[in-house]
Amino acid sequence: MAKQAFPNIPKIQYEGPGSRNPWAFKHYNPDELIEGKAMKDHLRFSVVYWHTMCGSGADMFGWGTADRPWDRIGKPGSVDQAKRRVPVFFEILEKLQCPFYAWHDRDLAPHGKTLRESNEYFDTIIDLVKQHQKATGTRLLWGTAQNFAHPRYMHGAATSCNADAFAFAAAQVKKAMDMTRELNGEGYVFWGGREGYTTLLNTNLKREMDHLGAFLHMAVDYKKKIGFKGPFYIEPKPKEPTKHQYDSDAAACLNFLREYDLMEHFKLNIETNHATLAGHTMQHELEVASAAGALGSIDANTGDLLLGWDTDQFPTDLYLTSQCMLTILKCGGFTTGGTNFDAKVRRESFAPEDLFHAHIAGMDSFARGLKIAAAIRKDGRLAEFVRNRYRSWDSGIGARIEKGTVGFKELEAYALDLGEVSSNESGRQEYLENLFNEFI
Ligand code: XLS
Ligand code: NI
Ligand code: NI
Repeated sequence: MAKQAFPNIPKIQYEGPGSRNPWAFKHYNPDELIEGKAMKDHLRFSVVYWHTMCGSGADMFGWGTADRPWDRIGKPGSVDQAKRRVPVFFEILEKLQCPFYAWHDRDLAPHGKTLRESNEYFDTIIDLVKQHQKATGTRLLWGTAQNFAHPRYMHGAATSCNADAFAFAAAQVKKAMDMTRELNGEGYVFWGGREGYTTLLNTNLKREMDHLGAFLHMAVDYKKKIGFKGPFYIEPKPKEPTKHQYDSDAAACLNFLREYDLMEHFKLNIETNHATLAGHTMQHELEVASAAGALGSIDANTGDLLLGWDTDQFPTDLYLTSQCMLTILKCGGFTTGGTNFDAKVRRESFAPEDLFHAHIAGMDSFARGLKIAAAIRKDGRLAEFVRNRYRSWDSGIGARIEKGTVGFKELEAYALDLGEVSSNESGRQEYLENLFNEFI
């Protein structure tokens, strides 16, 4: 067996809430049944390659701080470095008991001087990754193409004013789809990295949106061609890097998909920090996606309300995780999707073992959220309150409206005889917030 990168960190096991061992789960107990299903199958945890292996801790004011011993040798950005990262990543996955992971093409393997060279590098690393997937039994939650970092995408990829950039982006997505299929990936993500604008003065918005629609149709055609069965996901985000991204939130994405006749081919991958940037809560975004039957997967992180950008912090807020799991359980749980930690350690948390502390924290927080949500559902008072709140629709005039058997004329006649709407009841927000707290 190859030398371990973390010889002092054991496989993280469940020890229960009483444990004081930092290298143990206090709540994530993979095989424990919740609502008749194992926690690991509810949560389908996934680690991302980009933040975990490529995150340096650099920000716009300072260089990287991360201490990554396996990166110290050899040339930064080389294929050798990319190769050395692979076993380290799979050691992390295995020790965390994390069944899934996700990548961008260009964080797995470096950019080459040409597309041909980039593809060769990518093939080399995919071969290696495939061996590690096999050896460890871990699986790819989704793959995606990094169509935003390189200067060629300065004006966008599918929405660039430059058709050559569109073609290049298509070539990258084609290859990333091929490799996702090669690795038996569960799904494929489109996050519109630079699909938006910084000023409307230079932008033909309609033409750019049409191009994005055409791009996604080509992806659908290609998917059929190669027989890739997993779903496509769109990941909404309102801004950053551009001022206005076209996939700004769940509602905007759904509208876009309907307008371009793509609805049946896509679900959404909802990210917490992106919801915050859009001025929504995560639960709002999940409910909007779920109402459209399009809740596919989540990028589980959190933002900072005092910082206006995508801070990608690990999710540790139990209200947040409980609310997420409440909606996810309500809509029947993940099928191909999962809880993907699109999250990075803080710049100050530069030590290698912080990667473990961070993921353990995220996994335990989501495990608790799952247990809390299940307990709230078992208790039943919350659901019963909501059900009862709408009881005026179950019979009488409400039922007739829902059935579509009355129109404005009949409703006017009904209202004229009503006198006044005297049947309103309290929404009881504070009572319900306190009820929720009983379970935290
Ligand atoms: C960036 C996005 C990105 C996607 C994958 O903000 O979250 O990391 O998840 O391209
Ligand atoms: Ni994301
Ligand atoms: Ni993000």
